[in-house]
Amino acid sequence: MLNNYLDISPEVRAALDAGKPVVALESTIISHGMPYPQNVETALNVEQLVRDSGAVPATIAIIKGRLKAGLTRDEIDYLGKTGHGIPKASRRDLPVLVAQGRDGACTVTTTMIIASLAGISVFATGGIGGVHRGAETTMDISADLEELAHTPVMVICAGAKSILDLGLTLEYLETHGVPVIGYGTEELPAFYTRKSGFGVDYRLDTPEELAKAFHVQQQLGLGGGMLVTNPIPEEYSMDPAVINGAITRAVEEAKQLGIHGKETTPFLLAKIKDLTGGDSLDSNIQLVYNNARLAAKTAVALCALEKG
Ligand code: PSU
Ligand code: MN
Repeated sequence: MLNNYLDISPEVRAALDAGKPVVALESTIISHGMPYPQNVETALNVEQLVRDSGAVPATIAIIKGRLKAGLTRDEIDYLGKTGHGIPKASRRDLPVLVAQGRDGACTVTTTMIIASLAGISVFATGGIGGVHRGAETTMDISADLEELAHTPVMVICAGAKSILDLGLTLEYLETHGVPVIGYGTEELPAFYTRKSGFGVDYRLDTPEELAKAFHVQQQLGLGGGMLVTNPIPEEYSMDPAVINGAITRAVEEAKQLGIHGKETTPFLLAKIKDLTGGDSLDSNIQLVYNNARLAAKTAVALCALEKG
């Protein structure tokens, strides 16, 4: 049983047993997505925002071979300080990391897997992986999309960065039956900017509407996840010309250096940060906060529905 490998923290366990709202949070963003100490500071602030909005945070990681739902401050600090020394863990990495008692920073994929095992339905993050530009020859498609197709967790993100081919990412999600919802928007947000030029499937405007759509999806037995895309607040959004220029340069450099496999996404993210200075980091932090608040409110609404 996979459950034999799972540790749910006392606070998360108490909330789940009492039918109270819980929000899952990932750890690749801590170890690989931001520099220390901003990564630890952000992770702790996100947990506080979730609490302030009425839910219990469950940051998810693999520590010494144990699947953890709910971390201590010391564990979050360890993941942030160790940074790239913590292996980025997607679905295919779980068996060996767990067998060898190693650590793992959970991507959207592994956070969904562990959240689902723990009984957590709502997950907040920054951005998801998707179909990369040039995937028609590289076949670089994030395992996040496959997980969304199969695992019943709602993922609330700020859309996807245009390091990806957003059009192909939407096609893939459509083929696999994953609903793509715009929160208060008809357009897919592109992480640092509120617009991408691509439409979403449906626009929903309240946490209650999100909760109801997810509840119905599960009750119908359709399985799989739901992707909620929440635009970055206007005041933190970036100039599209600046950010797209940096993305184009980063993608070109990755190609020249022959970066591939699991290194591609972290390389591109780090390069964009270098090219745009602190601005993109600040935007990144703010959009995660925005998603955490929405996730907490949605988890509250979902609990009310499940009780009623
Ligand atoms: N995209 C972002 N920020 C991130 C990631 C993606 O804008 O932090 C991380 C997430 O953890 C995501 C993972 O699940 O990268 C996807 O990696 P890959 O493309 O290798 O599947
Ligand atoms: Mn990949």
